[in-house]
Amino acid sequence: MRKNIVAGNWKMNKNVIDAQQLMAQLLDYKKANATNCEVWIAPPSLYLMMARDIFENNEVGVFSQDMSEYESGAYTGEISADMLQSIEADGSIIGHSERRQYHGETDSHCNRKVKLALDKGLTPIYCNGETLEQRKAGQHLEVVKNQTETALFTLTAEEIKKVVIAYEPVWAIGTGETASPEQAQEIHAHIRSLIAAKYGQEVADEISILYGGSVKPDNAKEIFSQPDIDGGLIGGAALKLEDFSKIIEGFN
Ligand code: G2H
Repeated sequence: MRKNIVAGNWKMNKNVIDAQQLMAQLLDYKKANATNCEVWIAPPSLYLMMARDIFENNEVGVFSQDMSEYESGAYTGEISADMLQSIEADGSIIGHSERRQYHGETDSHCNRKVKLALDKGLTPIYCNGETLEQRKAGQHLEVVKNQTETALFTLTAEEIKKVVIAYEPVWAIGTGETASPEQAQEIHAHIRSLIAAKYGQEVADEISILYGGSVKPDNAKEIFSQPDIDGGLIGGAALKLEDFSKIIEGFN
């Protein structure tokens, strides 16, 4: 059975005091409530060690928002898979659309990052999704196919099983626009069928595919109820426990 996951991507938000406060609130929440999904957070890298200390018993998974495609060396500002492994982080988001948009990341970069993460025992949350223009032109299935193949299809079956995929249509990110549950389900089923065609149905059935893009307390339950949607990657609504916990409870 594949995992249900609610992951919070904090993006570039919160000073250290506010970050610590939200992590402490989340720990208390996790201790007091049994959840029907795994709960992960991706705070800014600066706070990853603090997060690992706070969630020392793995109550909440600790992820970076990005990692380098290189192993080590003269790459100013980057963090490596090895560094993440050394602080016992659980994994990294890879290929978020904001990395693609503002830092020129492509699926070839993602492919190298995913492999490096897996080599270090980290879980990659590989993100893909089409732009509004691509959707309007009816290219969304083809775009997501190309992205998935380029980023992931050099992996072995054993490797790809360890990847979590997040489908995030660019037009729904931080815009308040959400893909309808049916639109999201269509792409999730498409991604799963691509994996099944390449690696077999058993492998495809093991991979958690999350939806991301303006998931909120009032739409989470319906989105998560779709058969191929195994949770969410949550941005804005992960910044307050009140909202994030309601999204987690979308699995109750
Ligand atoms: C998509 C999502 C989290 P938001 O980027 O990755 O953000 O929920 O704010 O649309």
